[in-house]
Amino acid sequence: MFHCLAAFFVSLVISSSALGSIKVSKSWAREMPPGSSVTAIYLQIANQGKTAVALKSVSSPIGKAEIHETKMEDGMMSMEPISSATLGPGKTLTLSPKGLHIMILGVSKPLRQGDVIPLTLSFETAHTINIKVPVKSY
Ligand SMILES: [Cu+2]
Repeated sequence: MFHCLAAFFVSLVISSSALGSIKVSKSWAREMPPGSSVTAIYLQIANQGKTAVALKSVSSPIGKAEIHETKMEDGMMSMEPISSATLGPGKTLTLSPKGLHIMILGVSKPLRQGDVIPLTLSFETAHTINIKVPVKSY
């Protein structure tokens, strides 16, 4: 928990951030409809290094953050949490609607366009990247 809070107060960069060989960009979060307590975050992670990296966990002070993958089964779309997402050298991982995404559960305050969400991405090898994700209405 202390680690989470400490990370939250370390320099935050608007919507994108680079740490060593990992670059996070194009982040956005979905505006929440009335009555909802859940939002999804989409972004791109580029691995510009020579070794694979793994996204191990995500966290945000606004709720419980999880990495989700979307599956089609018998024509029905469902999603479930996954424990990590691995990214080979030189590869870009795109989190997008209908694909891999970050879900934030138990959000108590409705998010509106113009809000920003602090998000921490934790990678294997103890890299941590903090970003601020803008909320959009589409
Ligand atoms: Cu989800």
